[in-house]
Amino acid sequence: MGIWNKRDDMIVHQSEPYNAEPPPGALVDAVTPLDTFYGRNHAPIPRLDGTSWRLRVDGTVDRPLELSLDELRRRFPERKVLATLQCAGNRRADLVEFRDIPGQVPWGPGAISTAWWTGASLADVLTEAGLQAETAHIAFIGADVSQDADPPQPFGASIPAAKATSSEVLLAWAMNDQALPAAHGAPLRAVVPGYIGARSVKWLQRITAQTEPSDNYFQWEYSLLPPEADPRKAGPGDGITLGPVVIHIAILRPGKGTPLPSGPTEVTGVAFAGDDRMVTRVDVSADGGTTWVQADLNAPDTPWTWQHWRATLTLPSGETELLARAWDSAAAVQPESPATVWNPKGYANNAWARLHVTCDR
Ligand SMILES: Nc1nc2c(c(=O)[nH]1)N[C@H]1C(S)=C(S)[C@@H](COP(=O)(O)O)O[C@H]1N2
Ligand SMILES: [Mo]
Repeated sequence: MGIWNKRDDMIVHQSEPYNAEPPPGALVDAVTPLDTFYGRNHAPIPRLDGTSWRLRVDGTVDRPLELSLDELRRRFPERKVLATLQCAGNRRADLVEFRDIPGQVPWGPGAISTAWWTGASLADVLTEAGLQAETAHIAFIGADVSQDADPPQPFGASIPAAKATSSEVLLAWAMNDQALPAAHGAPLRAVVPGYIGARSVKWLQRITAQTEPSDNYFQWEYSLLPPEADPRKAGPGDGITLGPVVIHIAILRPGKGTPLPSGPTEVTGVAFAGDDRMVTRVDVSADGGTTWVQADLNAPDTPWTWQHWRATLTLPSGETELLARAWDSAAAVQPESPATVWNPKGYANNAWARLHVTCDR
């Protein structure tokens, strides 16, 4: 067992703060086991005492609340949602190959995982607090103070009030029917299905209803800057603040560098459409994009989950490139090359998936 109860073969990009992804082939199941779920942190993982911990709900509300974990569990109906979390930096490594992105974790395709989340619906808690009419955003603050932020501050984020009051957004205390692990935000985290992982704030301490988006460093740090921007000079209001996930695809098997015979080979992968969209088609190619076949695509288990796909491709002997591309239910397409979507912080790489393979005859 590796650190934070993760499997031994996690690809650990950093141990402090802990940033790790599973090998791609470990993501072929619909639900990701806890020891396999990726971990993304901007500060040391705090160990909070669940009995003295309180959640504050304040801001533009009629009745500010202060809730213990027990009160939260007793006063609100329990809800369970199967949802995929994906870091906005997933597949940054492919962007880095095109042009370097210093100071950011070089994620492969494994910064994505799916779990059953159990908790109270954020909408129910906000109803109890009584949102005032001018509320436009719901802000979250965690307990972990990040030195990556300027100035150092607890990790925070916000989501639009319309999303926050949708039934799928949870305040979760359990993951895959186990108590939420410390590394994933115990005793309580936000889970915002369909949005980039950074909005699902862990070690949640405070929820504030407000008229403006959060001014937390990480709210605006997770934004898409134009290629020519200097990320050190960027601040609030620069670029596109990231919310709903952009359509994603990855090849999971065969793995990078696996020796393969030429001839028919099963290729499997995953695709994920953001917000309440679904993936509607996946094409794969074994000849660098000259010809394509349509993959078998699983229906999503819920509007908030990834979808696995598979296809049998006839691989030529020698070198070739496997390609995969996806469409979503809003007919969004993917760009061919990471070069098109390169951005200074390396977020939201939604280019076609590519895998270089060499086959024996
Ligand atoms: N408090 C807090 N919440 C956080 C983070 C963090 O560093 N601190 N990281 C965010 C990011 S960028 C992602 S992608 C997800 C990762 O969740 P996981 O570690 O449970 O996989 O948590 C989000 N919530
Ligand atoms: Mo993230």
